[in-house]
Parts: sequence; C-alpha cells; structure tokens
Amino acid sequence: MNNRIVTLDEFILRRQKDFPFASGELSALLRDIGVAAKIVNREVNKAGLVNILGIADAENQSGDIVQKLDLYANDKLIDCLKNSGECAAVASEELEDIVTFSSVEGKSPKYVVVFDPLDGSSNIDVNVSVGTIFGIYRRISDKNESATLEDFFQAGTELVGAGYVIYGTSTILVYTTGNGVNGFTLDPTIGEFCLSHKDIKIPERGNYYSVNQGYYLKFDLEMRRYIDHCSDHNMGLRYIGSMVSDIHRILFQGGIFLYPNTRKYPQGKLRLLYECNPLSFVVENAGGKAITCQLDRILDVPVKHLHQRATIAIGSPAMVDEYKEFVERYSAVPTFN
Ligand code: AHM
Repeated sequence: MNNRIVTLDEFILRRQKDFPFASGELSALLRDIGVAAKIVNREVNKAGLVNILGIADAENQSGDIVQKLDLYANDKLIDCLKNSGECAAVASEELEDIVTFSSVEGKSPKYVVVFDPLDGSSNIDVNVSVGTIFGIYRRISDKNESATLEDFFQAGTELVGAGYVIYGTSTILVYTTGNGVNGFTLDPTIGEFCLSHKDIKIPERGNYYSVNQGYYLKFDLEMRRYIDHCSDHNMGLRYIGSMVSDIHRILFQGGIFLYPNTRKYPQGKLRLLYECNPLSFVVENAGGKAITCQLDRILDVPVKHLHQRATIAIGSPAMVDEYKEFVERYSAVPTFN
C-alpha cells in the first residue's frame, strides 16, 4: 500500500498537468485560498484563548483593535488574494460592494472570487464548527480593465471551482474544479493540507434530515408535510446551524439540508452567491442535487444582486427528488392559515 502523503499544493499541480493548456492561474488561486484557510484556522483555533471574540472595533487590553473573527477571516482572504495577482476582484458576504484589485507584476488576472469568510459565525462563541465557503468565476469583463459587477452576476453553472473549509475537530478543505470532489485534512504538525478524502461521492440517501425545525409553523404546507414524512419514517434530525458543517456531514453520510422561505425571510435566508451556489457546485459534483423550494436548480438561478437570498433543498439525490414530489403534490392544496 502506498501511504505517501499528497499535499494540497502537490495535488493541485498534478491536476494542472492533466490540462496541457492550463496557465496555472487557477492552481495558484486555489493555493492562495489554502494559505488563507491556514491563517484563519490558526485564529479560529485560538479563539478561546485570546480576546478576539469581542465586538468588531472593540479594543483589547493592550489597546489593539479587536476584530470579530468573521471580519478577520474576511481581511485575510482579501490579503491573500490581492497579493497573488491571480484574482481581479472579490465579493464577500461581509462587504456591501465588490473589491477590485490593481495589477500585480503586470498580470491581467482572469478570475474573480466570491466567499463567505466565516459561515455560521454565531457558533464561534460556543465552540461549534464554522467554515469558509468560496467560489471562483472566470471574469466576463475585459481583463485589462478593472473587474465589474457583471463578473459576479453569473449563474452558478459558470463556476470554474468552488469549495469550503470546515474548522471542526480537524480542519478540512474540500474543493472541486468540476472534475471530482476531494478533501484535504490539515496536518498541524507539518502545516499542510494532506489529501484525505479522495473523489468524494454523496450517498444516494441518508438517515438524517437537516432543517431548523423551530420554524416549523412558519413553513409552507408542502415543507411541513415533507418534514412530517421524514419524522414518520424515523429519520433523525441533525441541525448544527452552521451550513458548512451540515453539508459536510451530508456529503459523507447522505441526507438533506433544507432552508426554506419563512415569514421572516420570504426569499430564504442563505445567500445565493456566497453559500448556495458554491456548496451546490460541490454537492452536484459529488453526485448530489440542489434546488430552490420553488424547484429550480440552484446553479441555474440568475444572479441579479450581490446579496441575493435563495431557498434551498440540497443533498442526496434520491432525497431531493422525494422532496420535489412533496412540493409538487402539496403546493397545489389551498391552505387557510
Ligand atoms: P451567517 O452568515 O450569519 O453565519 O448565517 C448563515 C447560517 C448558516 O450557516 C446556517 O445554516 C444558517 O445561517 C442558520 O440559520 P438559522 O439560525 O436561522 O437556522
């Protein structure tokens, strides 16, 4: 048995060699994201030890400005992507507008990156796993000019790569460029992400469903019927409140994650650009499915603004299909509440 460790950088370079005309820019971009993930991981792991959990802009005892971890992660990702010269601009869940980068060493980068720097950040204070989500698009605008909003208003089908990092019991980076989904576990002793989960395939079905059932009475009839069906069939409920963690479990054990429209969030809560699209790209590439609660494929949904929200049903293919049948069957039934 060959037990030789394959690092993330080595893996990315090997994959690049499979494409004779690849320029190496996408590979460099993925490596930059890997570096940013290590930096964020370091801070997430020591969050309980240092006084970093304060309110944004609060001062710590030595008078330094204390940042919330999600803003820290946001800045680190931007720094890593800005300095590499492979990324023309970023859009982040933490920022109102896109940030364009000026050219580094005369390069004209052809990619833009979207990210949620620390998804599920309300969980940090209680030591529950959080994650970073990212997606990479080839830009549409002239690459000798500044990137524009239209570079980000591309449907998820146009993603050239996407992935996430989960800061959990171990730190794992999972990514795909549309040719298999692979996972890399951070070995803290050598500071490298090492290939640990090769060619991930989502199970056809799973034993768990994942939804914030506390909102049950606020869901539409078809969603309530589907949840009743899961419960009737003795499925377990698992909901972490950190989408990356829930999706990570579903990727390996199967299951379905649902975030429908509620009265508070009529369009759904999760962001299309930073959460739904990249995770749907990963899940689809692992053999799963992802649709809105209106039954459109997530990756086909037109992106009209940066912070657009979407409803989502994502996970094992047989379970997403089953959910779809429930919507088709019950959404025609009139409700009187
Ligand atoms: P955040 O961007 O504020 O972290 O919110 C996103 C998170 C997801 O990770 C998670 O699935 C969802 O919000 C939980 O929302 P709720 O508490 O409404 O169930």
